[in-house]
Amino acid sequence: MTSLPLTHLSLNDEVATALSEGRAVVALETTIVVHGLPAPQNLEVAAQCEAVIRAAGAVPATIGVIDGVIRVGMEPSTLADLADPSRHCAKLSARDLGFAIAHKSSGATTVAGTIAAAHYAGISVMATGGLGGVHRGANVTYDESADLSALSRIPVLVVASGVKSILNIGATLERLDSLGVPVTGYRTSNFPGFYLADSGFRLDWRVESPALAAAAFAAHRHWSSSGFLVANPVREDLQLDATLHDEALTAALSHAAASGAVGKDVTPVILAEFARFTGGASVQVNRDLVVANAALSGQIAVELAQLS
Ligand code: PSU
Ligand code: MN
Repeated sequence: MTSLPLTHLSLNDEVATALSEGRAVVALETTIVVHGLPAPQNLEVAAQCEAVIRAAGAVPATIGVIDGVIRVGMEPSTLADLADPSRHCAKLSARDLGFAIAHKSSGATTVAGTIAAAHYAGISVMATGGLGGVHRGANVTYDESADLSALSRIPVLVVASGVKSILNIGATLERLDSLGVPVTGYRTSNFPGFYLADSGFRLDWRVESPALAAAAFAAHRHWSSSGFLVANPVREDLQLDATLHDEALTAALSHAAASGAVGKDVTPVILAEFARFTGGASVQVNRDLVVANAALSGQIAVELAQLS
């Protein structure tokens, strides 16, 4: 471990070396592993994401907080420990990081928490499954993921398969517009629908290559400190059956309402019910799309490193 002068940030040697040499690094979140996917698929997906990022020529940096230290680059055993269900590790958004550090506690970072930590460490690309967004009923509950505001102020490019279909997708796109976050489809003109390749919502921009995504982000960074969203649809032949998707969605939303889950518990409860209702099919799709997003983020990071 290479410790910076700061005791609350620790980059592993591989990440520290890659960053100092200006080579491509991709941040990966841990909430998806700890709270989003069931065991044992969660750790398998995490390992696969790291492998495809390496195959693209970039260095993976899995991010989380361990005993009050933001870890950038994590060994599999540390990640497994964080994901141990008996530990009930916290879900950390950007605003929670200071408390986790002060309390010397551990937790998994969301997209918001991960891009905050990644930027702090000098990393500008991250991969996830689905970005958080505006929840259905947010006009009453005000439940809008902090992922959106984090992307509006933190200059990290995020590759995601759109936002989870459990959300109000149209409202989320409007908020990304208001917040000034660029959104582009990757080889698609429509915004992806997470478990489905197409949400039905049109996008203003599309890019056909990792180089084009990197070039647009590199230009944007000159006048804006916001992040950037590359929306990469799940492969059509791997998506969830549309009818099953709609039935699962109805079931998951009413299950979440009946469970009384609020705040940061809502998304994990809905994803778990989706998995149960679809007999694990949603987990397989989630897995496929996350790994594909990691691979694309590796390619974009390599292009970005060449531009810098
Ligand atoms: N993508 C997935 N599964 C997940 C997530 C993303 O495929 O579980 C996580 C990310 O960490 C994202 C979080 O930031 O869901 C959104 O949570 P919330 O809606 O509470 O902001
Ligand atoms: Mn929320």
